[in-house]
Amino acid sequence: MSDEEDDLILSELPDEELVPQMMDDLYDGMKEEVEEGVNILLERGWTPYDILTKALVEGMAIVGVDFRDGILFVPEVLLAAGAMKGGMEILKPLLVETGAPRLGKMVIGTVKGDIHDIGKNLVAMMMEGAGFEIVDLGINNDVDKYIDALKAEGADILGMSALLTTTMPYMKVVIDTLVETGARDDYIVLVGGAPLNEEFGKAIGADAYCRDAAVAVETAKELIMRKHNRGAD
Ligand code: B1M
Repeated sequence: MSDEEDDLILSELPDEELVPQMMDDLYDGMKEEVEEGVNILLERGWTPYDILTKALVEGMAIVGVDFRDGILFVPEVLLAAGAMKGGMEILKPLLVETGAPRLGKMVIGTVKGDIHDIGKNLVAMMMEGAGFEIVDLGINNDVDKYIDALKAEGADILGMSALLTTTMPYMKVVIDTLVETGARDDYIVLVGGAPLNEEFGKAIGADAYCRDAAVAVETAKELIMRKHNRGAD
């Protein structure tokens, strides 16, 4: 680290310099600095959602590009992920409402063979903030874990996340099993993750592909309302 960076006082930077600095700190895996930046932006009246999307998620996108291009490697990316999680932990209680009427229950998890969980955690957080009850199964979930949890929890929604082109086909295994056991129509199935798209969501028989956490919330609200209306018929 240069002397110049040593002397940097984050709280003295205007927003337009602080946000890029936070992205640099995220890139460098500097968890404490990222957390400090998040707290400063909160004090300045930024909404938790804006901090998430404009500082943390955008920062992680830069990490993703350099990881792809072989400039960053797994240990560095793990540090960046740790810094991102530090920032997300601060924002979580602010995104999660209390006492709001529950809109429905979602079981969510990353699929078998895949350990990426930042996006999934973000979706869980935002869904909880919007009034959904969340059962987070974590990473590396096989079909039995999803289906057992859906039944045990009496869930309305299944959310699956995959970040690898090699793990995304597993979502179809889960949906096919729901179909085979006659349980497919009991649940709204939402899927997401960087390598997916709308077409893939349709092809595997999901109810919707969600580009990001905000879309997941909107889609879940819309589909659960339709499900309740159908039930009232
Ligand atoms: Co990984 N990795 N990684 N990695 N990693 C990617 C995904 C990759 C695209 C990087 C690259 O090459 N550019 C690449 C995949 C290439 C491919 O499949 N075509 C890749 C690779 C190759 C690998 C390894 C194989 C590397 C290796 O070991 N050689 C390995 C695989 C391990 C495994 O899973 N078995 C690996 C490991 C890792 C780390 C452990 C180092 C770390 C993960 C740490 C963690 O998650 N705890 C990591 C990271 C951090 C990344 C990148 C850089 C960032 C992912 C992330 O957190 N993004 C990623 C590059 C990229 O995605 N551009 C990459 C931020 C997050 C907020 O976005 O997850 O997309 P995202 O979530 C969004 C939406 O997609 C959506 O909403 C979220 C919020 O808006 N969404 C959902 C996600 N899930 C949803 C579920 C829903 C709805 C919406 O359900 C309802």
